[in-house]
Amino acid sequence: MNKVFASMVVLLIVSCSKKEVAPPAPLSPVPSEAQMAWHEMELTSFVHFTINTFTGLEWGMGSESPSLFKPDQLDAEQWVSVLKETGFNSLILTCKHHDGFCLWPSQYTEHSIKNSPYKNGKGDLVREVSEACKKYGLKFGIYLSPWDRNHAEYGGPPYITYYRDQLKELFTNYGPVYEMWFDGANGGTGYYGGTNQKRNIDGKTYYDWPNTLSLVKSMEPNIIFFSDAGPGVRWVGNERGIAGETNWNSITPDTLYAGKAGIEKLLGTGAENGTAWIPAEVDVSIRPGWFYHAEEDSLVKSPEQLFEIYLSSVGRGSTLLLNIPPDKRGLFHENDVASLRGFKQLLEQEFTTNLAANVTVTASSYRGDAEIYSARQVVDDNKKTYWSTDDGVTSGQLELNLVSPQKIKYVVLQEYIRSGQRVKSFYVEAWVNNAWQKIAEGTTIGYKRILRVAPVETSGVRLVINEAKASPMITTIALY
Ligand code: FUL
Repeated sequence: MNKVFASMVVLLIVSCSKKEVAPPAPLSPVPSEAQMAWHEMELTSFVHFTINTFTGLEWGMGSESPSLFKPDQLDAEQWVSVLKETGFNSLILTCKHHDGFCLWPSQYTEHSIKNSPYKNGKGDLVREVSEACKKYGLKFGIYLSPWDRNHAEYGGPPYITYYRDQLKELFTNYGPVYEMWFDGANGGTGYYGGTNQKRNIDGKTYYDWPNTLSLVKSMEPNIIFFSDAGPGVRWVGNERGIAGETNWNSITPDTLYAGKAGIEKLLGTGAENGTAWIPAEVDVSIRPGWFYHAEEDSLVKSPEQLFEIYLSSVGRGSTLLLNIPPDKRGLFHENDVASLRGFKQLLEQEFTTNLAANVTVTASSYRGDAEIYSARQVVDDNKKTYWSTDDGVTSGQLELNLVSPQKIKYVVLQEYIRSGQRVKSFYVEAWVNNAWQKIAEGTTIGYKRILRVAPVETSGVRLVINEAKASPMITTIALY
């Protein structure tokens, strides 16, 4: 047999013995590509800045004079470079908050930056921030408050036209935009063109959301819409930085609508059998307020507090949207910057070396005995590969053997959510004193679950999945 022929025979034998085993069928609902990209960002930021920064209010009345808006050292690149340095992947700007003041020179109102002292009315903060984001590689998002306490026609149909015209301005001039934040807040009272009234609207019907959303989609097809009810991502139900310990990315949209009372808990947990993929976004401010107030300079969340928030948001399968409000100068305050840097340091310190990287792993079983679904896929640092089981096998375990005993503080688990969220109940054990000892347990895993465990010295760790909606698909087990 000549050499070439021999190697062809070997190749033939190898390819015949290699099984083609189909992956588990996707379990509906599944995320869109844009939602997947949103999950993978993990750390995102919010910037609340407007006339409130100068008046000390959280909700401006709408009667404030544009002359009050006068940051004298504003540097959007300072904001964005600090965010970049500290691990944030996007920035959502309050282009217009409830008081109606616009940070860009909108042609549809006089209540904007064009009538402010900032750059003698020639400034355009939406431009400056979106360009700084491009320069530093952050995605840019838009917050445009539906409630507008300045606009004379708020409450009637002309305001809806105004709101849509502004969306057209923003989406055609400042894109690409990855996320659009629709705030459900409405307190009724306002200046409303000098009438100083209380105007209640029906949050369910007034804004005619379906048509507004399709307008935005026609300009930015991959946009993620945030609102209480999604449809891209949902509110987590609180502003404290805490996602549900049980956190399903699925929820049934018609159980929700902006402003509906009593749904906070449901928003935090999602619903196991929800019909749509609408993951929870965790919005929280680094300060007590959303806007800058000098009296809160000593109340900036510490690096340790931010780390706890990280564990209860990203660590529970959500994305963190952390607000950092620039001060009156137009800069991130020194205290906020120091906290962000400390937070970044803590992340690096706590998650330095993955002790599970490429260790030996065995599984109770794996799909079709095919290597591509075998246990080692959970430690290969490849988010496209995963361990999975045969159809109908909805429990199982994975055992990691560490070469020598290691001290473990965190267990990080990830599901292959592209094919749907599956795990309903699991626990983790460590091999201590010649026996398995439970060190953590939980319900959902989702995109990422970080379990902080009482520090333990161990040479083996196992993940036991008690129950899943369908064959579990685990892409990562990491230990720190
Ligand atoms: C709330 C608003 O009323 C707050 O001012 C802030 O913008 C927060 C993110 O959303 O609904």
